[in-house]
Amino acid sequence: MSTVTIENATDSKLQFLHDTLNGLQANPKRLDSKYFYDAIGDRIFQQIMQMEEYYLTAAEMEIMQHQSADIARAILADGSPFDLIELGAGDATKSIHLLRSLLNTQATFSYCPVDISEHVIADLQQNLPNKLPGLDVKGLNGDYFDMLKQATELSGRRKVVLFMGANIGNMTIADAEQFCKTLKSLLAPGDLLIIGFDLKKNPKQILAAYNDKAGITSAFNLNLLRRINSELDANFDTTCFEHYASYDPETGSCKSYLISLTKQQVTIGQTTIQFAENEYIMMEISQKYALSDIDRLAKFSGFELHQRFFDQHRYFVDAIFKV
Ligand code: AVJ
Repeated sequence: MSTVTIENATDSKLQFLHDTLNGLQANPKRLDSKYFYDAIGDRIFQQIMQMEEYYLTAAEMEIMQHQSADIARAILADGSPFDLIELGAGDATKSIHLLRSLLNTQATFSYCPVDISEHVIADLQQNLPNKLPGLDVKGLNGDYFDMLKQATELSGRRKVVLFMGANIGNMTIADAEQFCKTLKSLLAPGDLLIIGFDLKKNPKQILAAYNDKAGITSAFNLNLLRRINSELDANFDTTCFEHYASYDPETGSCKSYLISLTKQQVTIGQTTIQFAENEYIMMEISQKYALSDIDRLAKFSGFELHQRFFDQHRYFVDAIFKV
């Protein structure tokens, strides 16, 4: 057991090193936002979700609090038992409302949270049944597609896949199309995919969510450099980089960069990386969608757009795609 854990830790560290060197040796330089979420990054992201400017969390929370009975009804239109598979479950604070609504209907289902973080899964497995007595939790620790495949092999029940929190925004639209196509290939007729999208809106409001006054988003980005220092034996001086966020209302792409404030070099293990003054590292994309973009995504990936649930301001939508 401990050997397996050590091997996995080594594997993921090698992957982290590989992705980091690849990204910083590319032109233009980039890092992968999936590495934001170490223990400190998790904590900073919790702070982001509580920021005045970060409207996304409150908007999706409102949908879950006020419309989870309607979402449950949509799921139960087909009365057969099902597996509710949540990709990137986190602490399930939003999906808990939907789970409660589903339990109220006495539907037969298992809740299968999928997360790459082992401790997220252990936490949910431990704590959810206390909060929601009678809930059958089958945590799956691993990669989204591997775990979805495993879930389909474990039970022949119909599947309802949840992908909330605008996590799809961390993909380009082209990558989101491929992602949905792959999901579709793992699902069967009648199965559902529920995705949370952040919608295009006033550009100033979007930009403010990723460029907050208190500098929390800046700290979130710089934390990845600190993480690289501590885990990959590097020597970034985080005071020599500055966070820059941009939003393009035409494409709906919100992007975060770190700008090198000086000509400088950084070593990562044995490797030296040169930065020119004002050179950028592309850090994260947070893609915003028009309703027509969502229509197109559903069609392209072979789903039918079945139903949509909005918050009162129409900042956010949870959309049900049906196979
Ligand atoms: C967790 C991907 C939805 O893109 O809005 C928040 C991450 N980055 N502030 C987002 C994030 C900067 C967030 N997602």
